[in-house]
Amino acid sequence: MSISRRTFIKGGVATTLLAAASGGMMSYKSWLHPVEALAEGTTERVAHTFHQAHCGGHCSLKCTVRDGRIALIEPNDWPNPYMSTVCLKGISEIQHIYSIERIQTPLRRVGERGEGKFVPITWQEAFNTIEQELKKIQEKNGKDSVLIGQAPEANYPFLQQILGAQKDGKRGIDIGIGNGFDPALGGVGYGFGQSEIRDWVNASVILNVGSNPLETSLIDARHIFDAKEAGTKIITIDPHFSTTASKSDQWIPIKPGTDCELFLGMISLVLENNWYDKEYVIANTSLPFLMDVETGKLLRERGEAPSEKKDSKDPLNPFMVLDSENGSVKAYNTKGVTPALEGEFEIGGRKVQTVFSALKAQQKKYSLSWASERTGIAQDDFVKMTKLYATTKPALINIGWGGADKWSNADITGHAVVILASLTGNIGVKGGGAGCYIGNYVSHSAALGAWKLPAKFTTAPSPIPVYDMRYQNNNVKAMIAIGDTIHMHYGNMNTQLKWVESLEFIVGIDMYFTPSMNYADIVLPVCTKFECDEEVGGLKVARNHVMLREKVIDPLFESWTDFQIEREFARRWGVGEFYPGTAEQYVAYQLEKSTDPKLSGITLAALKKNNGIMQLVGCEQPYRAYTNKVFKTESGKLQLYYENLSSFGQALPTFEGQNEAFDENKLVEKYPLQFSQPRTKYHIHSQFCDASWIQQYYEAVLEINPVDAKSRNLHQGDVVEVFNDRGKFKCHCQLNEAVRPGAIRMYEGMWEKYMKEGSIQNVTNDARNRRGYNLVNGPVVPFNDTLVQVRKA
Ligand SMILES: Nc1nc2c(c(=O)[nH]1)N[C@H]1C(S)=C(S)[C@@H](COP(=O)(O)OP(=O)(O)OC[C@H]3O[C@@H](n4cnc5c(=O)[nH]c(N)nc54)[C@H](O)[C@@H]3O)O[C@H]1N2
Ligand SMILES: Nc1nc2c(c(=O)[nH]1)N[C@H]1C(S)=C(S)[C@@H](COP(=O)(O)OP(=O)(O)OC[C@H]3O[C@@H](n4cnc5c(=O)[nH]c(N)nc54)[C@H](O)[C@@H]3O)O[C@H]1N2
Ligand code: SF4
Ligand SMILES: [Mo]
Repeated sequence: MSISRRTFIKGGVATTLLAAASGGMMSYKSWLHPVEALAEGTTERVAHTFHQAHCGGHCSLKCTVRDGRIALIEPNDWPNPYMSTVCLKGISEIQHIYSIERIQTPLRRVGERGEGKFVPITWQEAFNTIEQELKKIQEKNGKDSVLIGQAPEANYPFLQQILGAQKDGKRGIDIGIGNGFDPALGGVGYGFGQSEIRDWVNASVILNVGSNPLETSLIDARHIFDAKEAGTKIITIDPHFSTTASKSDQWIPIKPGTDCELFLGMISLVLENNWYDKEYVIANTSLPFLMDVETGKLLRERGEAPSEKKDSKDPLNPFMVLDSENGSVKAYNTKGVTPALEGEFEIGGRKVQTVFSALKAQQKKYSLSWASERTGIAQDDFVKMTKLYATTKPALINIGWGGADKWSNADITGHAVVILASLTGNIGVKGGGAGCYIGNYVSHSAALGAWKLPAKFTTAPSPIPVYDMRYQNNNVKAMIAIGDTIHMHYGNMNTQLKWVESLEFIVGIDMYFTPSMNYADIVLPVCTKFECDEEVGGLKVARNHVMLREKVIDPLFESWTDFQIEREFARRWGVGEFYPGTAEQYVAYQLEKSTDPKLSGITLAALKKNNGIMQLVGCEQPYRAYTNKVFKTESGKLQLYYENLSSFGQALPTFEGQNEAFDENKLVEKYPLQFSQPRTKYHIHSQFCDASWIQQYYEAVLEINPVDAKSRNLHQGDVVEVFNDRGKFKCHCQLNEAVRPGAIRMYEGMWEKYMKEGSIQNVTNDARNRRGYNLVNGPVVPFNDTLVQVRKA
C-alpha cells in the first residue's frame, strides 16, 4: 500500500488519540518486542558504551543485545537522569554498525589512487606491508617522514611516539576566532572563555553569533530551553534562519563574513555611550596599561623586554600604569594604586597614553553607519542589540566554530569579541562569559593516570602546518590517515589531491569506506565503539562524568579495535613490552594512578557496578570559567593589547577585509554567491552519510533562496552545478527561504558517492592569511570565504 502524506498524518493522529484514550503513552520501548515473547534459548544481555565525541555528545548508552546482535540502544541511566541523552544518530547505530559501507577486512589497493579498486588481504599481510614500507621510508628520510592525520573520534594516544612521527598539529580548523580571542586570556586557541551550558540559565542576555547549538550541540537543547524559560533573552545573529534562530527571541540576519565589522561597531557604541564597566575594566584588564604612542610598545619598569617569569604575582619587568591619585607612573601591580583609565601625557619627551585611550582613538574609524552598512543590520537594531548586551548583566556571547570562525579575518573578530566582553565586565562572572562553546568542550575535567612509554621514544615536531604541505617543502613521504581526514580537513581539494598523490605510502584506518580511504595503499578495518575483543575497551572523561566502554558485541567482520591496532604498531616498532597488555589493564591503570580528587573513589569495579557511568566528584555546580579573574597571561589580567602583532597593525583589532567573499571583489561578477557549509543534526561531519535510517531524512542538497533560484531558472529538485575557478560539484537543489539571498548553503561532509558529482571541497577556499603564521594556531582554513556560481546541470 502506498501511503500519501495526508493519510500518513491522519494515521499518526489516530494512533496518538488511541494511545491517549487507553491511558498509555507511545514509547520507544514498544519497538523492542517484550522479552517473554522470545524463542527459547535466546540470550539477552545489557552492556554500556559511549558514543561519539565530535558532535559534543559523548552520550553514554545502554545497549540491549540479543543473540549477539544489538537490538536496542537507549540513553544510559546517568546518576542525574536529566543528563541522560541520545539522538537520532545514536539510535540509528542499531542499523548503521551493520552498514554495507563497513570495511570488512584489511584491503590492498590495486587500482590508481582514488579509483577505488581494492582486494581483501589478511591482517598479517597488511601489517607486513605497513611495517616494510614505513620502515623503509623512515630509514631513508628520517622518522619524521611519516605523518599521522587523525580525526578526533579515534583513540591512538601513543602512535606518534611509537613511530617517532609527525602529527597534524596545526590544521587550521576551529581556531579562527580562538587565534584572536585567546591571547587575551592566555588560552590554547579555541576560544574557550565561557562557562558550562548549565550556567546559561543564569545569563540575562545571550548573543548567539554564527552558532547553531540546537543542531550542533543537540544534547544541550534542554539547557538552552531552560534558559529561555528562566527569562534569558536569546538573540541569534546569523545570515541564515537557522534552527536556533527559529527558537530565539530575536533573529538578526547579518551579511556573511562581516562579524568583524559587527563587533568593531559594537565596541564603538559601548565606548561612545559609556556603556562599559569602568570598575571591572580597571581591575581586570590591561586597558589602563601605558604605551608609547610612537612605537606602540607597552611601558615596563625597565626597558621593553617582557618578564622572563610568567608569574603574575611576581613579574620581573611589570607593565606600567598612571596612578589616578597623584599622576605618578607605577608598576601595574603596586598595592593600593588605582590606575587611570584614560590619558595622554609626556614622560621624558616620550608621548605616552593608556591602551584604553588608544582603543578609543582607533575605534573612531568604526562608526555605527560604517558597521551597519557593512553588516546589513539596520542602525536601529544595531543600537538596541548593543545596548541590551552592554547594559543587561550578566550577558554572554556564544560564538560558533562553523560560522564566523571560518573566514580569513576571523582572528580580528575574535580579538574584538574579547575586548567587547571585557569592556562590559562579562568575563569570569556567573551567567556571563564569551567564546566558543560546543557540548562537552567546556565542563569540569579530571586528569586520568598517564601511562608513559620510555622517554627514548620521542615524537617528531611538525614545523609545517598540514594544510601547507602542498605548498611548502617538507619531509613528509607517508601518511597514516585515521578517519576521513584527507577529504575533510583541507579546502581546495584538487590542489590537496596532488600532494596526496605525491606521497609514497598511505595507510587508511576507519570503520567505514569514507572518501579518504580511496587514496590509501593499505586500509585497516576498525571496530565501532560497540565492538570489542575483550570485556572492557576504553574510558573517557566528558560532560562532568567518567564513562566506560564495555564490550557490547564481538568485533564485526574482521575488524580490530583501535587499541589492538595501536598495540600491533607498538609490537612491530619495538615498543610492545612497554605498551599495556590489554585495554582493560590500561583502563584500570588510568583510574588507579590518577591523583585527581575529582576521581576519588571511582574505580573500574565501581564503574562496572554503576552502569559504566559515574559523576566526577564535586561537579554539582556548573563549571565556571575564570571566576577568580586570574588569567594565564603575563600580567594575570585580560591582556587586550597584542604587542606581538603590532608589525601587522593588529595590536588592537584593525579592520581587514575578507579574502574572497566580499562585495568589492571583482570576482563577484563571475561568482556572485557566497557559499557557507554549516553542520547538520543528521550527521557528524562525514559520519552517518551511509546510515540508511538517516538517509530517509536527509540527502545531499544545495540550498538556495527562491529569488536566486528564479533568476537562474532553477526549480526544486533540479540537479545543479556549483563551480568556481578551483573546481565544481553537482547535486540536487532545494529552494529554501531560510537561506539568505546572495548566499547558498550546503551541509559539509557528504561523501562523493552520494553526490551527483564531485565534493564540496572542490570549490572551498584554502587561502592562508600571512598574519596567521604569527597567531597561536597558524592560519585558519577559510572554508566559508568562498564565492561560487550555480547553474542547472
Ligand atoms: N550534529 C552535529 N554536531 C556537531 C558537529 C557535527 O558535524 N554534527 N560538529 C561539531 C564541530 S567539529 C563543530 S566545529 C561545531 C560547529 O558548531 P556551530 O558553530 O554551531 O556550526 P555551524 O552549524 O556550522 O554554523 C553555525 C551557524 O553559522 C552560520 N553562519 C555561516 N556563515 C556565517 C557568518 O559569516 N557569520 C555568522 N554570524 N554566522 C554564519 C550558519 O548559518 C550556522 O547557522 O559543531 C559541532 N557539533
Ligand atoms: N568545506 C568544509 N570542510 C570542513 C568544515 C567546513 O566548515 N567546511 N569544517 C571542518 C571542521 S570544523 C571539522 S572539525 C572537520 C571534521 O572532519 P573530521 O575530523 O574528518 O570529522 P569526521 O567526519 O567526524 O571524521 C571522523 C572519522 O573517524 C571515523 N571514526 C569514528 N569513530 C571512530 C573510532 O572509534 N575509531 C576510528 N579509528 N575511527 C572512527 C569516522 O568513520 C570518520 O571517518 O571538518 C572540517 N571540514
Ligand atoms: S551522535 Fe547523538 S547519540 Fe551519539 S554522542 Fe552525539 S548526540 Fe549523543
Ligand atoms: Mo570542528
